[in-house]
Amino acid sequence: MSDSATAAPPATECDATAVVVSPSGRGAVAVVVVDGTDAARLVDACFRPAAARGLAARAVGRIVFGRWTTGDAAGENIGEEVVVCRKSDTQVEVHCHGGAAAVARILDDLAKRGVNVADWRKWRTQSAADPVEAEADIALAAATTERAARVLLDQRHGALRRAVDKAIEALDDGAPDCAAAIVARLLDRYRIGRHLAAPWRVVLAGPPNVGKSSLINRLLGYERAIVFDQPGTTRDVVSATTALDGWAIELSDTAGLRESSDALEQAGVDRARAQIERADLVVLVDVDGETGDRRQEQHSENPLSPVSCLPPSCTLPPSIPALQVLNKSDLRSGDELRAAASTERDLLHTSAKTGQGIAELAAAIVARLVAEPPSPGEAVPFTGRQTQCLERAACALREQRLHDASAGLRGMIDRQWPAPSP
Ligand SMILES: Nc1nc2c(ncn2[C@@H]2O[C@H](COP(=O)(O)OP(=O)(O)OP(=O)(O)O)[C@@H](O)[C@H]2O)c(=O)[nH]1
Ligand SMILES: [Mg+2]
Repeated sequence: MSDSATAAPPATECDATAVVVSPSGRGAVAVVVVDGTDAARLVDACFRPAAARGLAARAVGRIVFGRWTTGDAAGENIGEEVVVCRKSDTQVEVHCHGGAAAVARILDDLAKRGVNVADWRKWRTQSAADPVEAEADIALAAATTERAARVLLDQRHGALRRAVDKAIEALDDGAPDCAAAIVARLLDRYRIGRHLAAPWRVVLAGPPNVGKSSLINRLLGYERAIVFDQPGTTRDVVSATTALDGWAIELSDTAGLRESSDALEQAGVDRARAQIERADLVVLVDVDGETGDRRQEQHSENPLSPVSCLPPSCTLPPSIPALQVLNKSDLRSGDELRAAASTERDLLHTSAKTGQGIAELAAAIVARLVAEPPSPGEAVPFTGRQTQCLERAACALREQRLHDASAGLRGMIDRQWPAPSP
């Protein structure tokens, strides 16, 4: 694309908006959408088709190849090759080279003609008829697995709106209990919905040298963390995101938890604790031996309480769910393992060395995080805004303020409806 200086035509009053809808960063192709009643004419000002006819004269849906010029005499014969398409009477897509300079040039030339250059999320939020549809588009761009994308597509295609409509209908029909049940179910499903565009956080924690780093490497399928036969090897939090059973999960390896007089190791333990506090699930790793004996003691004292391999100063916050893993099972004899299977039924036995029990550990992680996966077409709220609307509706229902409950639910799915008051 040429950088030749050109005198810009005066900016005119214009209702068109240009947004980049391809991801930022380098890519083979970038896509700029021009949206507005004058979109085709504005693009035609800079677009020179390889064939004779300009874009405005082409049928909707027809792909046209040509060059993007500066739109004036000075730049008429230079320019980047682009493909453009009128998507509708008011919308044009420009497909150009994926580098940042090509995109910037197109946006700049359009801006000189009065086009408003905007962030695509803002544009989508303003242009979508339905706020949930816009939120689904934004979340879809952030979804990293097909499974999460499928659930979000269901919401985009109306699953959430239909469930909320049903709750409103129930209220209209004088059945507030039914509406309350729908709202409660939706609020419960947000536990999954909040992780469709952001991964679950799973932290591996436990005493030093039990194989936490080895386990994370096994779960990831590559050597992310340093493994060494010396307690206190891992100091910083080492994280990596993977997909388990189609769900995005960020796994974090942490420093072995023990009381240490070494300031550097203690700093690692503090970081580990902070990571644990933010976790959706902690995988407590231990081995047989000293800590194992303490675990057995705790277990026989109170078989119903979750046992912990952690030193007293490193206790787990009770609100955070935990899975208990005994690693290095390859060092146990077959008889020991069989005996353990009957007495330690709530423990998972793994060997990061042989791979034994790793698939079971991955399945147990998923089962704890997503106990009940959404069925196809099921309504799943997935943004904080949606959940706030549902919480307000639930509160209004509890207080018998049925009109407020109905208004809150309408505000969740209908942009014309005033936002519910807190
Ligand atoms: N036999 C056997 N050895 C293992 C297993 N898992 C890890 N190890 C060994 O145990 C030692 C410690 O492993 P790491 O994964 O570094 O342990 P860690 O819990 O991360 O240790 P810190 O970072 O010090 O807290 C290394 O020598 C590993 O090779 C296992 O399942 N079986
Ligand atoms: Mg380690």
